[in-house]
Amino acid sequence: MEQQIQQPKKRIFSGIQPTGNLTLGNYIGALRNFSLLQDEYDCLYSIVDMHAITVRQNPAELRKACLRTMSIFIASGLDPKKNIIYFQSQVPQHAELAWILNCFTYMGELQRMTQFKDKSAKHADNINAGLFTYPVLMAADILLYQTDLVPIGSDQKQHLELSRDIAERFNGVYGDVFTVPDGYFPKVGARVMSLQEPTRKMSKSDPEETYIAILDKPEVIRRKMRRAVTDCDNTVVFDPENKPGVSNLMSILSALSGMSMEAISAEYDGKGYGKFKDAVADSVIAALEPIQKRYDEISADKAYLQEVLSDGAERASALAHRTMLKVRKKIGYAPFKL
Ligand code: ATP
Ligand code: LTN
Repeated sequence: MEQQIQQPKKRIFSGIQPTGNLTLGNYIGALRNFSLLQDEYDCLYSIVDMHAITVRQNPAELRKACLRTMSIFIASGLDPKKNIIYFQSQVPQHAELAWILNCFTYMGELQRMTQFKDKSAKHADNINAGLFTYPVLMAADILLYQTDLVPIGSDQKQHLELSRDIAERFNGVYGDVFTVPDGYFPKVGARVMSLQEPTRKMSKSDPEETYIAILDKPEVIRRKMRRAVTDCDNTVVFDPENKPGVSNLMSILSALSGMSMEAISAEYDGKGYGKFKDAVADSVIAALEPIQKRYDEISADKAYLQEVLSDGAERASALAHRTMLKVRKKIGYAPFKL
């Protein structure tokens, strides 16, 4: 019988910052796709605590947020045996590669980044160099593992483009060192908007009432949905420009239920926003309740979480080490034994 040659699986990398409470935006834009991809790809998912400190963090809270984020990863269906789940700060090669890539990134490129502009406006008292070079660390995360595909929300598109440019620039000088990654964006819900200001993205570092947290209880979800900004004409049509609030809720419902925008309009148009908002709340609750149940079990098992963590850091380090050997040699650093 003819032997089938097995192609190696393609590699996926993505990261989420352990800042505050993960939101429905993080879930629909990124996290939900992680578990859909885990069988087909070789995946690394990182809790990017080094990115988190570009904004001041309370140390005790950061520690808790890292574990909470990891528990949510597992509760949302990520299997720690199939995937590498780890804390970014526990693999020091991220910092090492970020420094090298800093020397292959232009100031002008970083000055154009919209996230830098947004975050500088938000944290005007602390516009630090880390906030500025944040995208270079992200490029290092991705390139360190020879990543093929990066599942992210559309707010990260510009950063991914920069990672590609840096990889191509480096490869242009030294030969094929890095795989040039592609983005993987959801068809609906790549940019879930704030419930109160639907022209801005839903963000976990904004005030409570603007987002739904993955761990919000059903009654809280219902309340936040009812208070979400819409209009007063009762029309349910998808028109993000003129009706951003209603369109955002339609996207959420579509992403979670699989209903098309036309089907949603046909069902809810002209029937009052109360009924429509309750339907959106129902779909969110149905998606999040099972995750919350598993979360309660997983987060209570500290020994298990520690085990997942050290296993993840060890496996990620081994892969990172391979890339760094190659990079160090290409750059011209003298060889040495660790
Ligand atoms: P912060 O407010 O602390 O900057 P954030 O809510 O933007 O955080 P990140 O940790 O920066 O969250 O993002 C994690 C992932 O979630 C990224 O892939 C990002 O693209 C995605 N994501 C974040 N917000 C949204 C959103 N509103 N809609 C869709 N995807 C999102
Ligand atoms: N910058 C991303 C988080 C992030 C990331 C990554 C995403 C850091 N490193 C690597 C994908 C791949 C954010 O702010 N959402």
